[in-house]
Amino acid sequence: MAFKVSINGELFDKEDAKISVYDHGLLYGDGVFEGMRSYGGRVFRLEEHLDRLWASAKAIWLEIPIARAELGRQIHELLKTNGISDGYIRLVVTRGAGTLGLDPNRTSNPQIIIITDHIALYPEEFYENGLEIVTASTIRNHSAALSPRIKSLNYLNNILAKIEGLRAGCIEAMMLNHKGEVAECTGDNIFIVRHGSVYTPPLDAGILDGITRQTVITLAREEGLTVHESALTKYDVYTADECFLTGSAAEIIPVVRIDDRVIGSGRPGPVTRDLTRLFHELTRHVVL
Ligand code: PXG
Repeated sequence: MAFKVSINGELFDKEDAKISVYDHGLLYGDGVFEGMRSYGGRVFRLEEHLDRLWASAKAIWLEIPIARAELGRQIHELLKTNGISDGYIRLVVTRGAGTLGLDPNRTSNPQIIIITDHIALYPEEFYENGLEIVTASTIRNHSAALSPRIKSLNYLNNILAKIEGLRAGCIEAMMLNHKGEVAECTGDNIFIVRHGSVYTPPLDAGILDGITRQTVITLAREEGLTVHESALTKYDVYTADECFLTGSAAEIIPVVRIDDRVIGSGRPGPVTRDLTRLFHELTRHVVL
């Protein structure tokens, strides 16, 4: 069965779900999006994702022409229609079709697109053995130019870094900010563990305010761990005991090598494994 895709509340077969080539989302990357997960048919942290979507839209003067509650309802309805229980949801709001000029006042009808699909996970071996990553030479967008807190449809900054990673044989790459501090990876936030404490770059390092990041910070604190949101350098990552990444798609994934240096023991560490277990308990309601 072909999945249905929702455009402005109307359902289309996946192959027939199309929008105008004049849409400024396509022409200029002018729009915002969210990537979410569902567990057991319920969207994980839906309110936080909708908060971030509305905040991203506000930051680019885009008014989302639907009530929040209605959008939430449509997402859950589509999951049901597509028979997806544990899945991935892509929510996209474009500026809409306009003229071949930048002026957003000449656009009309922002397009609200909801795609639900099966989740394409990283291979299981990466969760068991950890990832190798590299530092990209492409730095994260300067927040005074385009705030990394805006989850906009223009992801070229991250895609260029991702390509650098892929060309080095890695599926993720670490990005620094304009000050040379660690920012985040191309689609995941980054954490390190040192002497039993957890460290992650602060929002003002110029990163996406990751919803998994916030969930993991809370879980770690509830577990009695100290979490510092503080500026990190490559040196801190090179000399960390453990490192892991967080994101809606990846959840929590260990990193065991960076820039050809082994992190800690070279195996996923105990704090990473503990937090992963807690995260699974939270999302899958399984008490181990
Ligand atoms: N940083 C960036 C730059 C992201 O795009 C995250 C961190 C993690 O945030 P959440 O809220 O998910 O914990 C993201 C979001 C993909 C893909 O296909 C991943 C994201 C976005 C778009 C696509 O892997 N991650």
